[in-house]
Amino acid sequence: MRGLLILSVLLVVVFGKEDFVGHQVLRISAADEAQVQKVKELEELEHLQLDFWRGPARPGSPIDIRVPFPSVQAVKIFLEAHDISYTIMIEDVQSLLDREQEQMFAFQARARSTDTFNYATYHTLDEIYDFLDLLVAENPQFVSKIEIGNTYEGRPIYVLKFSTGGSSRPAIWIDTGIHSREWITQASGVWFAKKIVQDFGQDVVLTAILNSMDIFLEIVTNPDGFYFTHSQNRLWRKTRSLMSGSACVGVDANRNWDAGFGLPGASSNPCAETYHGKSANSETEVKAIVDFVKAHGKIRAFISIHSYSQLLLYPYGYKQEAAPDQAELDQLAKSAVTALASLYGTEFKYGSIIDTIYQASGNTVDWTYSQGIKYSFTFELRDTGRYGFLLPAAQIIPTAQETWLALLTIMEHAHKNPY
Ligand code: O2S
Ligand code: ZN
Repeated sequence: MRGLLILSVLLVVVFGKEDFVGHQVLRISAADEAQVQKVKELEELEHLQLDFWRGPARPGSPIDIRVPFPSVQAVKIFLEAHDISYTIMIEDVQSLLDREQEQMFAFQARARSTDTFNYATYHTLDEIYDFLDLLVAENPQFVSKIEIGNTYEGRPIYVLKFSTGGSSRPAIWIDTGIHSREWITQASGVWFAKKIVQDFGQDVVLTAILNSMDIFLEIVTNPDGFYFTHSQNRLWRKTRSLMSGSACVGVDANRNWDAGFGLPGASSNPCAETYHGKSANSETEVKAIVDFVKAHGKIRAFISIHSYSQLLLYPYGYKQEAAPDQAELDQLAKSAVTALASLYGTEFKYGSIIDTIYQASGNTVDWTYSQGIKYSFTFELRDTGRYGFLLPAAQIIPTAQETWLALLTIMEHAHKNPY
């Protein structure tokens, strides 16, 4: 097995991208806590190389696992032996990736303005970075680009600032793509940026917000990981930092924050997808935001966007205790998901992270909430698992549009309820 692993790593290095031929995504319905525990045992078996797309969570909520071709038989036999029911969500991961690539290459022309930019396809890091420059160049009075730091591999980290003036106004923060494989989020981020420019001065709600608050938008929050999803492995989630003493790469940037850091709900194993890192803020991509938020001092809403599962979540993720603002956050989440559903009927569940999905320590919004940012939310965009992280490009615009309505609801509430 080890030989096989080394061989496959070598093949990737020599021939390019990791392939997912014959990989399946299984959806497991654990009937009770004992079955959830059984599935967790699978997670411990590192040689199976399982990639948990969703869960393990409480009984009743599905667990989605990408199973590499060589492990498919063994996993199915294990599940059947323990009477755990499952369905095949994705028959062959590679065929979805092939479709995605074809779609991207059909629209390769470099946009020369944000009006000709194709919002309905996925883009590379270079294309998104070019988009940022186009948007700034077209709207120099309104949009600026701030470099908040550099990634582990030395890439610049950019945040767009939308501001109609004033000095040190209170602000709203939105980030997408901290988990690099969640491509629908960066694609939505690009669309939000254009939407803000188009709607300012037209849409009364957005205009009122921007007349007293700034908006910061970090579209590619994990640039190294995002680059890697294009060049090597479409399903890369973590950062790309190297760890001394381990051959495994990367930290889960949504477990690296200084709120309940290292508690249950993160892994201390550098090879795990939810590895929390050596210490809080060890990841430069996380530290850059921490420094920015502290230096700014007036962020009033902080919205961190992930996929998939269709959820709107608020603190806490690391502990069971209710957040002091739970009642208000819950009401606001309800209004936001109602607005979202009004467009295409897409249903989102909402609630605290720990109650709604699973325990997650060291996550972004638990930290921002601990810093006094009351309106701290995490989204999980489409879908509920049919395509998971491989959401077809045809869904980019509708996803961004519906999400925008929820964002506006939260932003308007923050605007009308200053603190
Ligand atoms: O696992 C994760 O990081 C989740 C969110 C947590 C706050 C539970 C993302 S992938 C949606
Ligand atoms: Zn995520």
